[in-house]
Amino acid sequence: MTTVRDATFELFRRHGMTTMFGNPGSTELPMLAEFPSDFRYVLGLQEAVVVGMADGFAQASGSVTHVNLHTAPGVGNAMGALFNAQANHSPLLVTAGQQVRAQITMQANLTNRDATRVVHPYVKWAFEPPRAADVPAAIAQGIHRASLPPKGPAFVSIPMDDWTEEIADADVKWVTTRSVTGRAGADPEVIADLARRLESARKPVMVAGPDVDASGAWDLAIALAEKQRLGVWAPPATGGGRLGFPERHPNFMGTLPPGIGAIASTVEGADLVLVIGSSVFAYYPYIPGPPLPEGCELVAITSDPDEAARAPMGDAIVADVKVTLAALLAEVGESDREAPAGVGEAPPAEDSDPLGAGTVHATLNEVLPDDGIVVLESPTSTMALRNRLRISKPGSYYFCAGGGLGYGLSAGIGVQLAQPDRPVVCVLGEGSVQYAVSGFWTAVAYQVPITFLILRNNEYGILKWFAEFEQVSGAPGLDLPALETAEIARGYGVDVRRVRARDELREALTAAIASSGPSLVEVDVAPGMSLF
Ligand SMILES: Cc1ncc(C[n+]2csc(CCOP(=O)(O)OP(=O)(O)O)c2C)c(N)n1
Repeated sequence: MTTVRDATFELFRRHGMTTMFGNPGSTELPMLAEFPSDFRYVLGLQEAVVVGMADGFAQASGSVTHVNLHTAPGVGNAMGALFNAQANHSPLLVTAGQQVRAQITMQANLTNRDATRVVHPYVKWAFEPPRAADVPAAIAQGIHRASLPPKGPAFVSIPMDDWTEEIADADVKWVTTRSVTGRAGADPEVIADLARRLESARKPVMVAGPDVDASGAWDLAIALAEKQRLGVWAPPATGGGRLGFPERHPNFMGTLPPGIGAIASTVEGADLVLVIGSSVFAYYPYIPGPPLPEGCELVAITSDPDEAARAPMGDAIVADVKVTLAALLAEVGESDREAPAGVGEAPPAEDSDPLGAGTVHATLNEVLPDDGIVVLESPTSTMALRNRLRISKPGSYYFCAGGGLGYGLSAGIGVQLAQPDRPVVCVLGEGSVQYAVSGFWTAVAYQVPITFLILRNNEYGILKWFAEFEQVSGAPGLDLPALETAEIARGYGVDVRRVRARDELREALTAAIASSGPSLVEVDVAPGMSLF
């Protein structure tokens, strides 16, 4: 015999899930009792931060990550971050404590009344096991479901008295030792048909999205673009949580704009758009127009049946991106089409007082080490960063495909914990910081060597841009005067520097990146949107 707790921890061990993110309450303590020394518990002080950290960790480690939340209120606080994790295709096992079984029916204090309903629609599956003995099997199922395509959060609610229940070894053996894999390729006929369409197209282009990186297909995407001489676009920045193609490659054409009509005019001249590992598309704001140029076709390869079904146009192939790209690459011949034009260089950075966001990112580009990773949540400077850094290595860029603020700061910590040997720079607007501000505590408590670069423009800049676009005048709540983000971070114990001039910024960033603990550089920037 063993206990439910020991069986479950053995299950975690076998899946390599020895890092757990959480914020405990009384209903979770029985799970955490006698916490095994080969496990690491990462405490976040608010549940949105806990889930955001786990999201970053799951994506940067490529494995299912366990998040433990405190019954109904903890799950409630986490909902926005779960929405983000789903959009990011982040494989999370989310568990939450529940009242003692004997007190659920009477709805004693802290009962998670409708535990499995609350988390919908942001999880793939939600379950509360009917018996204590089913807890390991339910959690195993959550792990498998989170890791199967499309990856995403799965939820299990666990009554707190279950953990100490005894369970027969024979009942857990199969549960803990099963493996489930979900990488499925496309029908060879479908691949052959796509290869012929690609070869016979006059001017095909590729759109390479986040799942190229997540599935490990980076080199295959490059090889296909080179073999078929495809110009390659990044999907709209709004939905591109990761990069699918090196942005310094001569075939890289730039980032698609997020409007319906704007995408069509950007790919004007193309007769086939091959979308790989991306939704079609993360449009926003609404800019009506034809979804594609006249006479242009689209084929999307995605592991997500939902992405395939909901696309407003084009054909779709639901299959693993890496497996499918490998098959397609073997099937297509070498093309002698004219080489694509490429995106060209960003204009030179300019000094000003305060600096423009583009100059800030040009400075970051000068000091970011080759293996540096950027986690980005600085809405008015998203495109400036992309255009200045042109990140060209896999696993080097994380952005929230869901768009809920608070992801950046927390995911940055998770990414750095998953990739301790690569420097992570987390680039944030000062407004965005506030949604996950207690993450600073975790960064300090666990001495996470992350660098936070805060762009301070004293406003919700992007909302002023949207107000203009939406022809809204007189909206309140768009200014952030006297918000001393560096001082707040100092209060949490972060090593901070406030800078304004370019040489100060370069020096401060260099020192922060080299430091072995969390550091923050806050730089004043000019208000407004920066594309370069
Ligand atoms: C959870 C959540 N609440 C509100 C928003 C709406 N929102 C989008 S961007 C933004 C302002 C961000 O300000 P800041 O980080 O300072 O960046 P800036 O726009 O100034 O570049 C807000 C409030 C959101 N995306 N997510």
